[in-house]
Amino acid sequence: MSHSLLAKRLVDAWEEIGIQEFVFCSGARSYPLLVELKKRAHLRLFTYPEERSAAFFALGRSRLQKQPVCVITTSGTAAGELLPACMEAYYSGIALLLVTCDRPRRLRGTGAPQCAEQVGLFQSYVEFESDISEGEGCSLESWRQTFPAHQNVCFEDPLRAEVKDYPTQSQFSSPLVIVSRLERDQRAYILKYLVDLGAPCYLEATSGLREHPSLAHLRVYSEKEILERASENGYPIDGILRIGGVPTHSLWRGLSLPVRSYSSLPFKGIEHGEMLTELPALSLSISPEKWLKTEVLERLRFLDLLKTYPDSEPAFVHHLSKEIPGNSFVYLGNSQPIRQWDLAATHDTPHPNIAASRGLNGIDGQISTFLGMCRPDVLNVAIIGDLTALYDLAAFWVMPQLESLDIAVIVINNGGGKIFSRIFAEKELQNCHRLRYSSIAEFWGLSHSHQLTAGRQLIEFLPDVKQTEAFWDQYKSMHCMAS
Ligand SMILES: Cc1ncc(C[n+]2csc(CCOP(=O)(O)OP(=O)(O)O)c2C)c(N)n1
Repeated sequence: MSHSLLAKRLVDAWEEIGIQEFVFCSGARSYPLLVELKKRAHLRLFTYPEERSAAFFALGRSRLQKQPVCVITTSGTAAGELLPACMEAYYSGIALLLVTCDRPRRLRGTGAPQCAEQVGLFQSYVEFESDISEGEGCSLESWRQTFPAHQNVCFEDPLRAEVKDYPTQSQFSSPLVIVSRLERDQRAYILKYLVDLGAPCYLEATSGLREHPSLAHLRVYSEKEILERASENGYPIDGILRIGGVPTHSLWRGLSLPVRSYSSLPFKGIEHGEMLTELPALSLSISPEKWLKTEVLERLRFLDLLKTYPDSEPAFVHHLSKEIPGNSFVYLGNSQPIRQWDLAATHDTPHPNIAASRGLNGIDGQISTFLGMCRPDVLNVAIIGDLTALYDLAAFWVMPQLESLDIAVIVINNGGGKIFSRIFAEKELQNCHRLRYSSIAEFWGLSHSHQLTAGRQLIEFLPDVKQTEAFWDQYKSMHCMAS
């Protein structure tokens, strides 16, 4: 059964008990339900970029209609954001239907991106709960509709064919190393290990090693090259050695290669593979030298592409990475900013103080988390998307209490959740808008500008949409799409 059939059965079940209104919150996981709801013109569909308000709005509609309204979210913290409205609905005796989309059951407990323990999330405040996967019943007939209900729905990844044939080989001799978030005190010995190993390394910014000069000769950039080498000769990758946090880049998860993970957290990030307690002693069977030479050329072509589209989002992030002093604290928002930084930031200025919230990759609470992490004596910079900013506008409340800190919040305002525009056809998923953030800056007494200047500021960058699209089109043909 496909995810579209599951979506159809669910919406049938909701209609059967008389639900006519839906408040839909965007995400890759909830996408199949949007497609199905849009087919049924007689249903009322609201879309929201923020789940907590969406749930309260649904609560209000349920009260008005005197019949249940359904609020739908993607997985991860998005699901948790429904809790306050659910609590209120419980104590007010309102029949609200909470639908949380989820990743496949087999990923539970693995720490795979946006995969949380969603079953039973609202258990004290609902009178009906179900956890549904493809091929299972969706009925809500036993819900008495006097208190809220929760359906958790597991969808296979609508985008990616999951690797079903999991390799188990535990030794490899020409690995690709992927390094994600490292604690500061881990970096020196990981660095030494990587230099001694001499294998190609894909280094994410949160590792703090992305621009390290001792690794310059081992850096890989090109997704296309990785894919080719995972299946073919030259330097054929025969395994992935993952070090640190669960990587932002999704490529490693889709390769049919054995994965060994070394991390201070117990999460594999995928369903297969093994966790290591020590860094493995590996000796390379062949030298990656030839591959790494082509990588340097790929990077030069990439830098040319940035010059061709100077007002695109990736070029802006590249430019910013040159402007932001290396000793700054840089917080990268989920969605595209962290991916664009990994992809496009300069390697000429090391930025070892990078942070992001990659536990569940939520777009909620990003400004607050950043402000909580701001430190004295350096410039503190957050780079976030416009919907991510919208999610956390009350965060600025604390600014007067952080008086002595130098803080810049940079909003890349591309008019919605543009990460979805590169993947899904349905425009509603993007929550497109024409909002500007200048009045937000004024409201909170921050200076508003379009480029990095001194002082506590909210910077709004309005990228050129056409240039950004053209950039990605060309990038795709040159390098395959970044995750
Ligand atoms: C709390 C939460 N809700 C929903 C999502 C799903 N989601 C991932 S990216 C995204 C859109 C983000 O838009 P924006 O901040 O404008 O960044 P852009 O995609 O334009 O770079 C959404 C809704 C999520 N990760 N977290």
